[in-house]
Amino acid sequence: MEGIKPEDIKFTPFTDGKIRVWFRMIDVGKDGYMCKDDFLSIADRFVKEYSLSGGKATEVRDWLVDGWNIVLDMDKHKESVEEMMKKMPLVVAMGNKVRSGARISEDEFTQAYGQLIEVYPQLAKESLEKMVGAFFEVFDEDSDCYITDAEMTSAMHCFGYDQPDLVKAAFASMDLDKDGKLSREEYVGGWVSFMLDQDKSNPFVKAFAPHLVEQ
Ligand SMILES: [Ca+2]
Ligand SMILES: [Ca+2]
Repeated sequence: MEGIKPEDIKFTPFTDGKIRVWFRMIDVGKDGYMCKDDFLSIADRFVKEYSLSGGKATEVRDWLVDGWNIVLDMDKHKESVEEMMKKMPLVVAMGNKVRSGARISEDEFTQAYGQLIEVYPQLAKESLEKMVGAFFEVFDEDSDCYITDAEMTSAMHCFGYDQPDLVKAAFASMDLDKDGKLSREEYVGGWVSFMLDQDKSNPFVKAFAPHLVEQ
């Protein structure tokens, strides 16, 4: 499987459009804003649907509610958190806003994520891999280390995305070896490419963000 090239991880209008697709997908009230309670309600949906307990429930909640701060913390062996905070004021502001319960607009969310990609592309990739990987384990309900079509449809339903045909199309495009199921590598790689790659012919983009292909 071909990984995403580091030079392709950049914040372009195409990336901007994909982040907005993601925001709209998870926007609980579909009103263009998210707040801590919205992220918590998504987390609770997962906790309930997958009967998560203890560490796994905490992990899912932390990623959804406190993901911005997790990202700031991840790279501290390379650079001080203070230094990172100076370079990514929008990411810091986002973390604080979510924690305080303030409303976050689609623009704020998109610009903050864009800043992370621009300033620390490798960290953007690693944190996304880590987050998607954590969810992979949740969605793999029978713990066979593969996600099936049905497991992916339930997962997307939990995120509030109810277009099974598009989920099936995305699933098929992520299944690189065509064995009918997604390995961890296929699943994580598929999401990372969808979010960060500049390839407009990516079938995942066609499934979830067709308006960006036609641009
Ligand atoms: Ca499975
Ligand atoms: Ca496969």
